[in-house]
Amino acid sequence: MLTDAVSTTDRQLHAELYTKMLQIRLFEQKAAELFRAGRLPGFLHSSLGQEAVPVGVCSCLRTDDYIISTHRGHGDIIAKGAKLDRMMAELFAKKTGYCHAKGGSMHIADFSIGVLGAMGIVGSGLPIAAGAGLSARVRRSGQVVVAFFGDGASNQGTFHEAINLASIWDLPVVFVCQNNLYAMSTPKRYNMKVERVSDRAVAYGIPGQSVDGNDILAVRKVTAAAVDRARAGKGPSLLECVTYRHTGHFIGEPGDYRSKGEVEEWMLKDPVHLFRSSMLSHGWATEDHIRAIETNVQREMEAAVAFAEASPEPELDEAGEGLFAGVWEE
Ligand SMILES: Cc1ncc(C[n+]2csc(CCOP(=O)(O)OP(=O)(O)O)c2C)c(N)n1
Ligand SMILES: [Mg+2]
Repeated sequence: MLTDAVSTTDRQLHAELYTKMLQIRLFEQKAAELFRAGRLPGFLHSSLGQEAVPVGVCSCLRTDDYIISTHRGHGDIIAKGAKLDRMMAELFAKKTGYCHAKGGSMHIADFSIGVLGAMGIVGSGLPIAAGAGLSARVRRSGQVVVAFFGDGASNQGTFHEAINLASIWDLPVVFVCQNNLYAMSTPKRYNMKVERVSDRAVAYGIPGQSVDGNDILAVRKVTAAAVDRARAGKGPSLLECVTYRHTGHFIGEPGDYRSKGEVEEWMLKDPVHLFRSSMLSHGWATEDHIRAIETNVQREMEAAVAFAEASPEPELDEAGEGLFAGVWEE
């Protein structure tokens, strides 16, 4: 999420979009390096290659708007405004991490920036998004909820029931599918007969649109319309952002069910490189300005790792803290 995306000039806006995409890119690269070196516990599902989707989407949101994310959630959470140091500390399972080491890579949450949580169970965030949308409507808060999910998740029952409920109650939810063409090793064409995930919107009487998920400005444009619609009380939309993950399903999984040619073709459509080139060719930024952004993000990343490394482990007697809500008093 950007500071004030709507009122910034295009130049500032583009610099902010590039900065956020680069934060995600460097965070994922560093996390992968640390994971391969055995420094991070658990699993690591990288969003390398998919950066334009969360940054484009979250640039249309307010701080108090909500997102729900997935097992591949680092990019979504950073795009919504999470701090790199606390993110990295959570991956290191340190006390200073967002969830004090109880969440790890797949379950980061921070209500103060509208991150309701990332979910390791595929499709489980969608009904929660509908519930958050209902809450926003009942409280008349004007908040919008974005539910991020994958192409594979759109075959889960939770996807269908959540969209149906959101549609009949006109809930302020934007369902954003990050279609990276695979669910683990299963290609989308194998588990879905419809051409586009967005085609499924018609079954629920809501708008559905597909967009090039590696084109950040295109993502931003369709999201802005869907967010406006949701905020105006007109109900949910289904967006499909077609993109590609640069790595295997998780770090360490070779991804060799994808042909070399296919991977190379998508590498040429790298969203970070494409946007960098656009900024230069349109004169939105100079090479010096872009290099300065890159140096700053690099420094920020090094500081995040240093913070995580220097942070303490959680104490054993904290293991039960923060797990349950308080007792309900009538
Ligand atoms: C209910 C459930 N079934 C299976 C799994 C194992 N699993 C983890 S990720 C994944 C694939 C999800 O594919 P997609 O929704 O396209 O997301 P992507 O990994 O491509 O981002 C599966 C099957 C799970 N975590 N939860
Ligand atoms: Mg997928």
